[in-house]
Amino acid sequence: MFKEFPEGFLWGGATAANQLEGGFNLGGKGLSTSDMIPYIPKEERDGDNSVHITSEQYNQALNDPTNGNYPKRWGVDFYHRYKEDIALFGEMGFKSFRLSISWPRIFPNGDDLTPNEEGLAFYDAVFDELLKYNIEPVVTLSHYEMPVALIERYNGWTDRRLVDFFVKYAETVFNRYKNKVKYWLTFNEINAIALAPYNAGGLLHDRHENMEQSIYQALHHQFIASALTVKACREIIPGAQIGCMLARLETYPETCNPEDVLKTLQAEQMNFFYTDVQVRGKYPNYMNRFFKENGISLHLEPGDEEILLENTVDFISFSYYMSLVESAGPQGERAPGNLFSGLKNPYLESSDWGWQIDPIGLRVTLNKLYDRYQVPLFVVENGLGAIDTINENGQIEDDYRIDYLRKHFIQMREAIEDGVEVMGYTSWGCIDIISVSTSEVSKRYGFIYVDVDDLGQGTFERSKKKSFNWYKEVIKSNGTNL
Ligand code: BGP
Repeated sequence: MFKEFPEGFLWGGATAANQLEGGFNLGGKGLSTSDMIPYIPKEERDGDNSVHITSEQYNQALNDPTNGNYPKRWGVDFYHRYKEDIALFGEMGFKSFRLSISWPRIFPNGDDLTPNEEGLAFYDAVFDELLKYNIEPVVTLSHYEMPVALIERYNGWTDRRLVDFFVKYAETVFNRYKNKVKYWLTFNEINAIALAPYNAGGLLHDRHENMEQSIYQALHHQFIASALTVKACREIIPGAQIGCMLARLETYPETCNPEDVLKTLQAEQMNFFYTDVQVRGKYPNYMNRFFKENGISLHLEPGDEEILLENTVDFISFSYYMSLVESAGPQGERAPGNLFSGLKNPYLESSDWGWQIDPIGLRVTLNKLYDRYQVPLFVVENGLGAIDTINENGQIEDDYRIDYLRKHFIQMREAIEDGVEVMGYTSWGCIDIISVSTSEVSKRYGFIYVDVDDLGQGTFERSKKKSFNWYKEVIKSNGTNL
């Protein structure tokens, strides 16, 4: 018997529209940047990351009105099956469900004068269904997608005008759902822009002369958009809570050599930078040095510094899948990771995709974030991407997933005991969805299995894995029965 989690702890699951919904051309939705990402079989992939699409691939996709080979266009068909899926979440006893709104479903081109009513109505129906089961929606406004028209017309987030378009979109959904949604997140993994500028910022490599410069200018616009969104949220929905979202990269020095420790500190600063701006409300001094040494000069408009300072977030949400290792010396074998890779840690085991599993790192990270910022934390992504196979009894016995989650829950509970305020936990991909980094569905995270393969073949039928009933019991016992 383990200790209970705090009362009202928001146990649940997490997803994103572009990986879940499908229906890419239905209900008046415009094309999304995520609809342009093709599935490339592993053997033909250049590296692990389909997030880096080429301009050629992008242009090809733009002219392909079909489902083609673009898995995020079909997702797992939540668009048609949301009632069935939410009923299953209800059966597991979810207290919260993290999903994102697809911006091009609301404003098909991003700069439209009026929103698309059919898109708004779709999320009304989804939120109503969640509330029917007493599940709190936790809504990400921007999860790795934007209307493609914003690339064609403005070159993505490098253009300041996107701030206004985004804030208008945010105000539209705040007004529409103010009686249904209390928890909001602005940009998913806002630090992703540094590594996946297309995915996170609509920046195509050959359309920018100086990519580094474009990335940080685009990021500045996202910071401003995020802060103005926080402001709008407070005005429109009193009592709501709005947070930022970071891909947390807990990084260890390879040795106690001070050179390694310094290198690790610098790597950690490049991760804390994003929360420093969004929680403390200003650019940290160490970034001045980074910008200077990398020839980056940011254009700030008068009033920007005040906007950042006056509209900091209520809480920090973050994803945590693994920890990383840094060394100042020779670089040895590397382990792949969520966006960023690190050196291999001999003390850790890895997932089927080489991500190094580190439950204690979650406790470390929760403590570090809380010590630094003193605001509530929300673990909105964590989980194990694995190959699931159906056994002779037609069951999926995913004990490896249960083991991964159990160990992380134990450490999360320890962090709470350490004094960290944790609002909740949403397990990533609670139903199987399309992977961001590989566009595969066979990299499965769910408690719920979806019968579809990487090419979109299958019945899309849902079934419960062994972890389904296990997680149900965890929630029911508020974490005492792991
Ligand atoms: C995060 C993203 C998610 C999600 C997750 C798992 O970076 O916010 O959208 O997909 O990682 O990554 P993957 O799908 O590549 O396994």
